[in-house]
Amino acid sequence: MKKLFSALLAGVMLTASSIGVYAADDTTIEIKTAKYDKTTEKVSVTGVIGNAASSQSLTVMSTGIKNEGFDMDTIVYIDQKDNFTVGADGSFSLDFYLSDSAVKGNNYFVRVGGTGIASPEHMAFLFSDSGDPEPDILYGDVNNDGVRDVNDAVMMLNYVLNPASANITDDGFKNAQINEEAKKPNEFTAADASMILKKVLDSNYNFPVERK
Ligand SMILES: [Ca+2]
Repeated sequence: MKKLFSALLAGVMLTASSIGVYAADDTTIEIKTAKYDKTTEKVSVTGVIGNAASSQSLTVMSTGIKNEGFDMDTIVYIDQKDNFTVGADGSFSLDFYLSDSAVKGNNYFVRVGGTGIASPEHMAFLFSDSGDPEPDILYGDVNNDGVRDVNDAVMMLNYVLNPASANITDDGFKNAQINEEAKKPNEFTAADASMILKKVLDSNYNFPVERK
């Protein structure tokens, strides 16, 4: 039934366009979502096509972003998908794959056009090629156990007194960056331990890095 309707509709549109009632390009597209999944390296795009052709073809392009426009020097994907399946309500979803090695930068456009679509649409998506996201910083959580308490002040003081005795991890050192200027591990002093203790005793106290 749906096929018959589509066929009829195509026939009507063909007639209509041949007598010039409609503009030739009366197919619209709207991209609803564009997301990247780092684990599967898959970009998933969803949207809606109005007046989709019975045999809809879509062109898909992905580029970097430069000056808020397409960066044609970084085309990372381009393809044409023929006989594309569009839902009865015009909805569509398409996937393509981008690997870390193909991509530089974090923000990309995906642009979708196709048969009869006069105005292709594009949407930005976030591509992270920087590995795992940075863990959340909890300033003062030197032992990186997710809690800021007196043990963190003690660990920092132990570290200052005897660096070899306290095993502060890389994430612990990130949490220890409570001063405005980043410190190297050998630059921490008892004052850092003191500030952490102050914060533990008074949550209203702001580390230098938290003051604006
Ligand atoms: Ca802690």
